[in-house]
Amino acid sequence: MTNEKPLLDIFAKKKTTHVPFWLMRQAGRYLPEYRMLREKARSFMGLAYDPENASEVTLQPIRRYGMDGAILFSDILVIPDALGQKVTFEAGEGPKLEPLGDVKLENIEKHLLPVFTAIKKVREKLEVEKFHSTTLIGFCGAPWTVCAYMIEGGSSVSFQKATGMAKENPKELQKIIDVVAEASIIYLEAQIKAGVEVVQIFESWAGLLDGKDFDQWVIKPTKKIITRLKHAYPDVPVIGFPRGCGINLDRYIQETSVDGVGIDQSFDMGEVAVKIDKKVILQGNLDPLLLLEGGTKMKDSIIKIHENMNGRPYVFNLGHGVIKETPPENVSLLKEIVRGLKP
Ligand code: 1CP
Repeated sequence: MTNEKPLLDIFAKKKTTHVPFWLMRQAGRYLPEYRMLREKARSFMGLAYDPENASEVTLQPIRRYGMDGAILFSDILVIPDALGQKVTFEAGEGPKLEPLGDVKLENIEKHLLPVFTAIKKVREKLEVEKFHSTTLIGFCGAPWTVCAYMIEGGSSVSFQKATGMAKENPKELQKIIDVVAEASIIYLEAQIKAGVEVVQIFESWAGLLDGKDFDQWVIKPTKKIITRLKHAYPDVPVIGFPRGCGINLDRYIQETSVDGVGIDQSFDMGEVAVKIDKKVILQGNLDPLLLLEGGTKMKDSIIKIHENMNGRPYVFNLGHGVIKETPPENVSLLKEIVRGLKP
């Protein structure tokens, strides 16, 4: 029996009638209906903590394109915010985090209650609006990536304070990483209780580390989160997204025991498919720039990725998030092409 959710079926190793797809950052600024809600909301964090609006934004891309996965509208930076390091977004700028002081675990679940309410609302709306085949994806940032923002106080090209701390003050970094890992476990477990069916751990800044540092700050904390999650919820698939990890991909997969792995566009999916054990579900990896451009170049690339998979079940996605200037009609074309692929 299939459970009629292709994304879950892939992880359950069941046959699907089409290639399931969703897109990182599918809910966001490229959609006019998102920009409208965003303008009305006082702040980005206010939108993320408003269960009705957050559930609406989650549904927006599903109503247009009927993806197989709906990713909860929230942000990885709600964790520092819940730990007591306030996060704000100024219009047109990246995140700003107040200086890092003492972080406290005790308020996590209470602070994030609106997120769990949003999850319940999304599940209800998916049912009411008859998106019975759409799977709800929850997420968090991986500890290294979240700590990089916490230490830096915002975004950065090179995150020198964070990588500097890894080299010069590993004891201090370990303390922060451990708190964030613990918070992430609490957060993901509560998301699952509220109704998410798959979780993705975004390690957007995996590419800043290598060698022993990659083991210590990327692999170890991620492995800890997954081990604890699997203990409580063995059947909920976990996808890791170690963006820019390069040659560390193999080790990341083997040592963290992820069920699936998001592959960024720097990889050739054909080479990855040959190297990586078939029991791991690959997800990826169209270059977001090709979605921005659309047309035949995008079409050819989608078909190339599919041919590279050579009959192996996978989840179609981008190699990173949808770029905000992307014309929504390019996503329609992507959907049409992906729906035409033979699994
Ligand atoms: O004002 C706005 O509307 C801000 C744009 C925006 C959006 C739409 C931000 C600020 N966050 C989000 C939503 C979001 N962020 C989602 C849910 C929606 C979806 O995916 O459809 C998710 C999963 C994230 C995850 C996230 N936030 C990551 C990991 C994925 C990635 O892109 O690498 C990271 C690094 C962040 C931090 C963040 N939040 C927002 C911005 C602009 C950033 C990046 C800052 C930077 O460039 O370093």
